[in-house]
Amino acid sequence: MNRRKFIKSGSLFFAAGTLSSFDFPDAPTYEFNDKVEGPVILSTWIHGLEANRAAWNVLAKGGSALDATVAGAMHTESDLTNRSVGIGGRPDRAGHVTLDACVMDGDGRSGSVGFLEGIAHPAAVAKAVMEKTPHAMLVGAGAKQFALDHGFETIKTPIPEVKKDYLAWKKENKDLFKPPKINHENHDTIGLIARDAKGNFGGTCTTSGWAYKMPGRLGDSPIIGAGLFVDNEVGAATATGLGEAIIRVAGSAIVVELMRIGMKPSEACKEVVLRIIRKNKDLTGLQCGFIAMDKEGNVGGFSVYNGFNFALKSSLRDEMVDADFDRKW
Ligand code: SD4
Repeated sequence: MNRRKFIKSGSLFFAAGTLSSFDFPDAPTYEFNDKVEGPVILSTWIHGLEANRAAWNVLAKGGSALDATVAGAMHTESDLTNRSVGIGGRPDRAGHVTLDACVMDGDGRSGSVGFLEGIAHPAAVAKAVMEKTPHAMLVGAGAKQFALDHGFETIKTPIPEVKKDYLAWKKENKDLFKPPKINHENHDTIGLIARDAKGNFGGTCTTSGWAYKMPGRLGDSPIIGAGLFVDNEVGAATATGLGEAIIRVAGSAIVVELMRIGMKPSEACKEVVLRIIRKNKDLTGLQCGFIAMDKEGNVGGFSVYNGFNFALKSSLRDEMVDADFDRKW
């Protein structure tokens, strides 16, 4: 797989009409026939392989796409060696590990948490926000209280290894308000999107965010439409990378909307990446990647820089896929 053939053509968009609300005059289309039958789960980055297997346990038993993605996310959140998700995540510049997550199902229900500290599984809390509250998002102390009230597992963070790194970083970075340099090592959030045996979609995105971020900073990952978007009428998309840039183009929602008007997942992801590139004059280290799948089972991804990959699991496949990209580091 992974031989992407580029075909320059704008015809899809003209055929689809209603172009005026989107700004991609020379929108290219791509021939990309990576079609997957039956239940399938896609997750960002190499940690997605194991997350997918955890998610598969749910999908294979006929469980929902949403539950599968939450199970996969929780697997990664428990991985103490993972420095960008969950318990082993890196702190903000004040030393606090604050976690962000969101979930969405194919009927448009969603829940999210942001700036959540001391709770092991923000993805599960996000699902509880969706199911047990009238709200779409809880943050900070309120999110924590909600998690405690509902018996979610507590944790002490940062874990010792991470604290050691933080103290070393702090020594080197006396000017605590100077933004850290973003690079690809700093980006490893997990976003998972799935289609279940009934054809329903669901997704989860979870992260500890930008390492040594300013206290109070939220990225795209807990924001519906930015880090994740799901719609049974179309499919699903999720994002990873510099959250500020992803938020500013409503990244995942636009990927889904582009698929709605006829783009394949990989070309929809590419279109949003190109928009990010156009809107950010300084791309130094600005990595963003999207993955998506549509109702027909086409899957794809695209990133600003090379090096972004995603894990794919179905009944027949269990593999990493290199996403296409616009430029090399
Ligand atoms: C954020 N998007 O907080 C997340 C970080 C990330 O890969 O994706 N890292 O901005």
